[in-house]
Amino acid sequence: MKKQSLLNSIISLLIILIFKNLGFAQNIFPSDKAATKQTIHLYQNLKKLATNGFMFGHQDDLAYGLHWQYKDDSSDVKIITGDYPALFGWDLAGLESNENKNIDGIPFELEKKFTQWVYEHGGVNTYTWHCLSPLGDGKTAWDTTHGTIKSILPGGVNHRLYNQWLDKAADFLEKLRGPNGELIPILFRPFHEFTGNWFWWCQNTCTASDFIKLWRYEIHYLRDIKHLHNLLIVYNPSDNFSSAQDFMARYPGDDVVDILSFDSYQKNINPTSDSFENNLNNCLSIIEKIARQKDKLFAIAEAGYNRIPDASWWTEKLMKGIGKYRISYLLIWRNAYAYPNVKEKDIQYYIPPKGDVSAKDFIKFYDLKNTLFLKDVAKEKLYK
Ligand code: BMA
Repeated sequence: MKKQSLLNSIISLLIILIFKNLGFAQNIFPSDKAATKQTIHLYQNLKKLATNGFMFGHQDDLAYGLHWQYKDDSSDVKIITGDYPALFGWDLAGLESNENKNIDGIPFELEKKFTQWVYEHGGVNTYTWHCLSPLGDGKTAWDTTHGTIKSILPGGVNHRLYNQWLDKAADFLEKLRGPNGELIPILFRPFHEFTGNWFWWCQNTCTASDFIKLWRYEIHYLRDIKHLHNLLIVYNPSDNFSSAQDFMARYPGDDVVDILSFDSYQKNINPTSDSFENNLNNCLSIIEKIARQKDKLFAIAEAGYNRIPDASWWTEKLMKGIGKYRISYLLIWRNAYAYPNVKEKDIQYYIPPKGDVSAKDFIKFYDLKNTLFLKDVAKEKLYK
């Protein structure tokens, strides 16, 4: 352990002891007892922020939109509202195979710059990793060969390979630094949607025990071997749980999780159905209780309705689902760049372009008091 992080750990432990003795809740600190100053501040400020509203997030927001790519200061959220999101989602996939660009075409050099821009403008960054399958043979994140996780755990045939991939991810995360050389705090969401049945880390490919082992191994590796003390860790199944027990079935431990979350998409094309908002509400009621008991943050880590064919989806469906729950954030999925001659089936956007069916309603949603965009959170100085 580096001297600096040892010192950080000792100071954090002392503060926790003092606070415990004074009778305060313990979890005013993130799970990493050696978290950097800015990461501790972000965690504590997010707790306060949730009493005002939730951060609105968008995947790949600064990199491209439906009709543009890599244009300075552009954002599909800004085109329609005049403001940027408060939270920006990014992905690491591509690093493991030494690509220059990530899975959705963003050059890593630019992704780093965008992350720094967000931090310097007072917003928050979150990262996922649609990591290739370590089994090789062109298998992607969407491979579901049983036992993939076993092969990368200590003793497994792909353990060394996965460590090399973690090294590459860590090298990139380590370069995400602010103007004074400080590590930029990141909401890191590993093994996302693990209760689906589509990724190599999903529940249909491995036991709960192997999943938990891998999670703990990865966080330990990034924190203790790679000295990344800027990560707030997001636990993130899909929205298919119906009890606390279901939700917690693969929970890896309070010491390696800061934010409880799930992903939820509206897929049915029947706008009169209320199943999306009912399920959202039900999932939130479950995780809110757990978050309160554990004194952790909770959020909707991904959501959306592709091409939003419902004129009042934002305020009537999504907001109805969120209700009065004090989530920390909601991240809406990406507006994929529509290349000339793009096939109709490949057009995907989750933020409406101007004049689109739900555009007016999105502005109404933006105007709500509890939806927080960049201008709102910049004032809060989340890292101080
Ligand atoms: C999926 C889709 C894909 C994309 C992938 C990784 O949900 O948006 O087009 O490549 O996520 O970001």
